[in-house]
Amino acid sequence: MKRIFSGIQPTGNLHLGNYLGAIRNWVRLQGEFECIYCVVDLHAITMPQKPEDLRRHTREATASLLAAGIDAKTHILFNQSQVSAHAEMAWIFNCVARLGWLNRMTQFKDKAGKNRDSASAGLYVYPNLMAADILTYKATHVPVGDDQKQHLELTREIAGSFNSAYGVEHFPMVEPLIFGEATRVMSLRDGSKKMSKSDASDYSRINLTDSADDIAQKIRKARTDPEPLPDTIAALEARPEADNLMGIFAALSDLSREAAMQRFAGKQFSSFKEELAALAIDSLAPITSEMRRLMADPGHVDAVLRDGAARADAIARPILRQTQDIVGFLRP
Ligand code: AQP
Repeated sequence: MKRIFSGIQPTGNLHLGNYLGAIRNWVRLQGEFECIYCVVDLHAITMPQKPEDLRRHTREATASLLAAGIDAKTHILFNQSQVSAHAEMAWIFNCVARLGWLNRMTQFKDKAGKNRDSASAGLYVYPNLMAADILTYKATHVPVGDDQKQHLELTREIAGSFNSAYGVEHFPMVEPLIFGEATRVMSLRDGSKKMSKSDASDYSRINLTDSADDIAQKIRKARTDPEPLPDTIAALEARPEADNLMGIFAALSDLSREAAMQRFAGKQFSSFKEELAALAIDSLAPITSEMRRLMADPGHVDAVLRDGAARADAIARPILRQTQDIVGFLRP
């Protein structure tokens, strides 16, 4: 059986990076896999969140996923805190993962920054919770952006270490699914930084809630260089901002990067940016308007999450029970 699990944090407005690196692929995989998609609110609180913002962002992320085409009836969509098996499994994995493994995680280093002593313990063990999310469903495949590759390797390490410590073949070796021309969308202000919800500058990202005018303005103002667009991939890759915008164009138009590049080779950025803005607006407008419609009915969004959580729990609980039996926990 091929089962997908993937999650998204309700830590702010979802952006074009989340859409091209994850959500659009999630939608496309629904035809081929049994899919479990999760708004990972337990992960969100590894950084401080205001309760009212967390509630709003959880509903917004859910609305974005539904608007982008996640089918919550055929598949499962829920928020993580409603299924307690995630936290229970994560504790077991806290006792499987080694400190040395966690110390290698670059996301912790990036997010904790220089002031590590004041980072939450939750941020440090974030990858263990992510392993629990995936393995509590015995998911076989996880579609993610390129930034999550290292965490998935840790999930495999935890699964392998658990299986060999207890002499079982309990957890599967999960496969990452990283595909498309935009596996790492970069900031519009700095081609060396990933586009991120938590970037202080709103001009660094295109939010799924942005109006057509916002999108056009952000693309117009995106950082570029004065040279015309190149005609070889090597030359494109040497110019991170140009490469990023070309990757976005290629992904949105379902072209290869090479084909997209050839279309604009030798042209100025101004004409390329105009076409890119029109394409981004056309691609995102239907999602944004459906999202607004859904956000006007929070009762419906909450009902989708409640229903998804009940169906997720029915899969997760027996796998957690088997895991607890393997570990040796007594239960009546
Ligand atoms: N810039 C990106 N390019 C491609 N894929 C991306 N993803 C995130 N940013 C990019 C993918 O989106 C999925 C959900 O990510 P997330 O929201 O759970 O976590 P994140 O990677 O921490 O995203 P942000 O925007 O950077 O959030 P903050 O600022 O809160 O840390 C994942 O599959 C991820 O790969």
